[in-house]
Amino acid sequence: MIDPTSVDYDGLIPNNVGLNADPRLRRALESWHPSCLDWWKARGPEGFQANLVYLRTAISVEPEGWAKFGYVKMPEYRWGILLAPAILDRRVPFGAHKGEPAWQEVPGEYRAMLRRLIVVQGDTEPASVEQQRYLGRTAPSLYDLRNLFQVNVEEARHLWAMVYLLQKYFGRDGREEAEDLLRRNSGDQDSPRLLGAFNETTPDWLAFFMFTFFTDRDGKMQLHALAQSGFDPLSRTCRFMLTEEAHHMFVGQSGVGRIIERTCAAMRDAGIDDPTDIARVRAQGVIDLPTLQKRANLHFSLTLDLFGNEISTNAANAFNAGLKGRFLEDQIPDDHLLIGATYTVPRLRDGRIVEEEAPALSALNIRLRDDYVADAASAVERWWNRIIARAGFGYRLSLPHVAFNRRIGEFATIDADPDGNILSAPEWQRRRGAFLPSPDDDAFVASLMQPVTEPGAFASWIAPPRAGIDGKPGDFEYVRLRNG
Ligand code: BYC
Ligand code: FE
Ligand code: FE
Repeated sequence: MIDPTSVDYDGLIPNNVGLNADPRLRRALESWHPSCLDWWKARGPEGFQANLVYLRTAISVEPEGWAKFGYVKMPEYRWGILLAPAILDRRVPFGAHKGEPAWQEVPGEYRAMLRRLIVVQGDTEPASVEQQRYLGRTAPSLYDLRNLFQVNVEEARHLWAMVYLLQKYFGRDGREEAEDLLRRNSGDQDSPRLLGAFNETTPDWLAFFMFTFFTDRDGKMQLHALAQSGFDPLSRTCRFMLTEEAHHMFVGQSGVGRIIERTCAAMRDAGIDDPTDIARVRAQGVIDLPTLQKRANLHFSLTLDLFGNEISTNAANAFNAGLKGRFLEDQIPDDHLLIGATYTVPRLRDGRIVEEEAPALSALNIRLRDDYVADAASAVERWWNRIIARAGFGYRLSLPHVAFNRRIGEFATIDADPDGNILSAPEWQRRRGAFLPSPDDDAFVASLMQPVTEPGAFASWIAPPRAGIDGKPGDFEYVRLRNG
């Protein structure tokens, strides 16, 4: 019998899905592979393709010890197809089919809806790689450069994960969707990525850390919701992806945390008591805390748009169908049907923001968004504010109101400040620079982006990490810039 937790590394495509026994699928994937490599070279990390990078690769799907570390050239990374172990006798956990055996094939009546969910998820993965394409030029250390590339290869593996589902379960239109995932591009005028935040730029390392903190965290929430799916292959795929997602968020929370640590140390050394004395703080060559707050405001609000509309029949239908559940659905003590249940939703009524009860089924996007906000808020406290407090400064970073700076949903039509007060258009224009990064702020951050490539050295604006990757010492050469 095949051990479903061990991964077959013999063929071109590492997998634990029995690819050798499915020649049609193997052919489809093997013919997609060169297109993917072409995409990677054209749209993935600029440069560094011939350098050895100390990367982890998945070799098992067991929670313990699935990763192996070693030097790899990125184009030779073993992108694989990895599903979390099947759960014996798994049932559809929610919706109209609750209690029926989980589907091992696509339920015909829900084919279009399921395909759309997989395509949307699949579209975000390569988009993030494209957004991060140029960051290698300005990495603050080899440690950070390696982390960037680790995130990039894993996001590309997430693309593989969705392409596997499309090619195995959706026949010809699945293969076409798989090609289209490589054809759309982040920020492209004619064929942009599907969701707004994935067409924004990631111009500097602060943007990268904020993105992995805020936007990869949306990935975590959406993957959790899809991991509950009654379509078992999607559930198993997402469960394994979540093990990788943890590292992406670690990169963001520790990245910003190390910036904060460095800023606080520089303020202390220079005898600066007031963190809002921006000119003096910046003169130390570090990023002031108010600029971090503005960047957090930007990335948080862009990410909230990814949850869709407050009231959504798409979300209700996907839940009823048993395709997309709630965060930790299997731990919620209710009937998992939500017929007649209600949920509190912030709405715009007569120019004011009010809380209203709405049918819980229609409010699922907002329920997931609420879970996201709680998760992000606690991470801000734990990873960021704790560092500021320990350094003895009376400054706190916080998340803006959900109505702030929105493009999708209820609050897209108004301008609100970070506290949720609605502003007139002129008032918003006048105060915008206090809420969101100004061109000056961005130019200052850009001025700090000078590459540091000496092993063990770090840019002036970021502290070294507490510990190395895979227990490596501080001066470890995470990326070999001169191979040999
Ligand atoms: N941009 O009923 P509604 C990740 C559209 S991140 C553009 O509210 P629904 C990652 C919507 O499509 C996780 N259009 O929508 C992170 C709909 O159009 P149709 C990615 C938008 O479907 C970092 C219409 O408006 N995964 O993995 O309930 C690095 C009505 O809206 C947007 C997923 O998102 C938007 N922001 O909710 C790498 C999971 N919002 O159908 C990776 C799958 C809404 O009327 N996606 N629209 O033509 C979904 O569950 C849902 O599609 C959405 C939207 C949450 C995105
Ligand atoms: Fe991902
Ligand atoms: Fe991610």
